[in-house]
Amino acid sequence: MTPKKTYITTPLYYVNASPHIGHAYTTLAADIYARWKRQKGETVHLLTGTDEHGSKIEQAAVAAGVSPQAYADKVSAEFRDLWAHLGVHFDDFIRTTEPRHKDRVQDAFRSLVASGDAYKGVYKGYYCVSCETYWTDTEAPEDEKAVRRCPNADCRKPLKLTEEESWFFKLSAYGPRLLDFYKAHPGFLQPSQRAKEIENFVAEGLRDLAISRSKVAWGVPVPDDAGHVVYVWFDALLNYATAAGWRPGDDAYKALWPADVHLVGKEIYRFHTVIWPAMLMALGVEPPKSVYAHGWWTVEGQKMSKSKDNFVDPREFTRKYGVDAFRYVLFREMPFGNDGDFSAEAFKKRYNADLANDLGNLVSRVTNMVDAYLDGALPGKPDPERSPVLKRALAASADIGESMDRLAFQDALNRIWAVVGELNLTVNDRKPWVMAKDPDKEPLKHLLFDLVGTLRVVAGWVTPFMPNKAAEMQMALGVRKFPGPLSVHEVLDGPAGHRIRKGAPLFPRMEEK
Ligand code: ME8
Repeated sequence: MTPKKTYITTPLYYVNASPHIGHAYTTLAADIYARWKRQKGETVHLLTGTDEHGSKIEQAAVAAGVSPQAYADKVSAEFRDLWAHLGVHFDDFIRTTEPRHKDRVQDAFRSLVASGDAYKGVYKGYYCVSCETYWTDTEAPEDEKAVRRCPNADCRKPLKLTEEESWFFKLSAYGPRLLDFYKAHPGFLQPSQRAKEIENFVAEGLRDLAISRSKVAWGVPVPDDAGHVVYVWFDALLNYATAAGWRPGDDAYKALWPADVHLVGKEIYRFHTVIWPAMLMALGVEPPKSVYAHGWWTVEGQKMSKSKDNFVDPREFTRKYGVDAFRYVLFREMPFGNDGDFSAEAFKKRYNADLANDLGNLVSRVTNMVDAYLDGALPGKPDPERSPVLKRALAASADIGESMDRLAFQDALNRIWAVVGELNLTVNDRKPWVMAKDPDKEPLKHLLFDLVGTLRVVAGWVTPFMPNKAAEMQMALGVRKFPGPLSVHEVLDGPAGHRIRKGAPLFPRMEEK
C-alpha cells in the first residue's frame, strides 16, 4: 500500500466578502508548511476552499442583487486567484456548493439519524446571524439598554430571539469521549497552551447542537425533511472528509485520512476541536491528528471590520514589495500562534532591514567579489573543515527543521537570520577586498567559497517562505538544479566548476517617497 499522504487543511473561507490579509495568513502558513514537508520528501496534500452556505452569504447576495450561487461563484474565484497570485500550491480546492460535498453531507446526516445521534426537537434561543450561532439567555444576558448581544467579543451584534423546529446532534453525549481522546492524543490540541481552555470547556458539560435551520433557505437540504437546511457549520466542517472522498461504507478516503493538521484561526478553534471530532466519532471516523490555532492580526492597532473598512488587501503589498517579501514579512513579524499588529511602516522596516540589507545586499556583495576576485569561478562541493561559517550554519540545521516541524515559523526565521548576520559580520571582519591584494589567493578563495556554500544552504532554508527568491539565489550561486527545492545534502554535493551568475538585486531597497 502506498503510504498515507500528509494531509494539511486551511479553513474554508466565507464568500460573503473578498479575501484579506487574515485569510492569506492561514493559507500561506499551510503552503509554507506543505512546502517544507515536500522539501523533506513527504507527499503532501493541501486542501483549501470556500464555505458558501448560510444566511450571511444569502444576505450578501441579496444586497448585491444576484443569486447566492452567482455571488458565491464570483467571490470563490477571488480566493482562488489570490492563492495563485501568492504562490500557494494547493492540491484541492473544495466549494461547499459542489455536489461531491453536498451529497456526502446528506449521507452524514442520514447516518446520524440512523444511529440515533441526530433527533428532532424545538430550538428556542437567541440567534446571531453573523456568527451563525444560537446563545442561551445566560450566555447572552441583557445589557443596560435591555439588548442581548452576541457574547463573541469580536462580534457583539444584537441577537434575535428565534424559535424553530430543528434537528439536534447529541453533542452532550460526547463530552467524556472527547476528554479521553484529548488525554490519549496530547498532540491533538495545538499549540499546547490552548489545550486547557478546550478541556475546561468540555469538562463543564456540552449541550446538544442544533444542526438544521428552517429559516434559512440557502443550504444543503436536510434529507427527507423539506423545509430544513443543514446548519452551515455542520456542512462546512465535513469538507475535510468529503474532499478526501469520505462516504459511508467506502474506505478510499483513508489514503488521506486522518488529516494531519487543520490550520485555523483561534476564533474557530472550538468548532474544530469539540464539535468536529464529536461528529467524526458519531460517524465512526477517526478524528484528525491535530488542530492548530494561530493568533489574530490587528491592523494599525485596530480590529479589521466592515464598519472601519480597514481590511488589508494582500495585493497592495505584493505590488510594492513582491510576493516573496510579503510571505516572509508576515511570518517573521509575529510568532505563529500569537496575536500581532500589522502596519505599513513595520512592513517597510522589516523589508529594508532583513531583506534589502541583511540578505539581498549580502548576496550582491558575495557574488560581486567572486566575480571580481575569482573571475566568477564557484566552488563545487565545499569542504566544511575549511569552511568554518558553513560548519556552524549546518549545526543549526536540525534546530531550524525542528522549528518548522512544530510550525514555529518565526523561530526558524530568527535562526536563519542569525546565520545571515554571521555571514555579514564575517565579510566585514575578514575584509575580502584587503585579502584580494595578497598574491596568495588561497585564503581569499576559501573564505569566499565558505560564504557561497553557506548562502546556498540559506537559500534552501528560506525556500518554503520565498520559493522564487530562493530559486534566484540558487541560480546566482551556481546551484544548477532548477526549479525545485534543494535539500542541504543536494546543495553541498552540487557539481564543481560552475560560475557565478549575477542578477538584479534580490530585494531593491524601498526608500521614503
Ligand atoms: O470562519 N488574523 O470563515 P472566515 C488572522 N467559514 N487570521 C484571520 C483574520 C485575522 N485578522 N481574519 C480571518 C470562517 N482570519 C468559516 C470557517 S471551516 C470549516 C469554516 C483567517 O471567512 C483565520 O484562519 O471568517 C480564520 O479562522 C479564518 O480566516 C476565518 O475565515
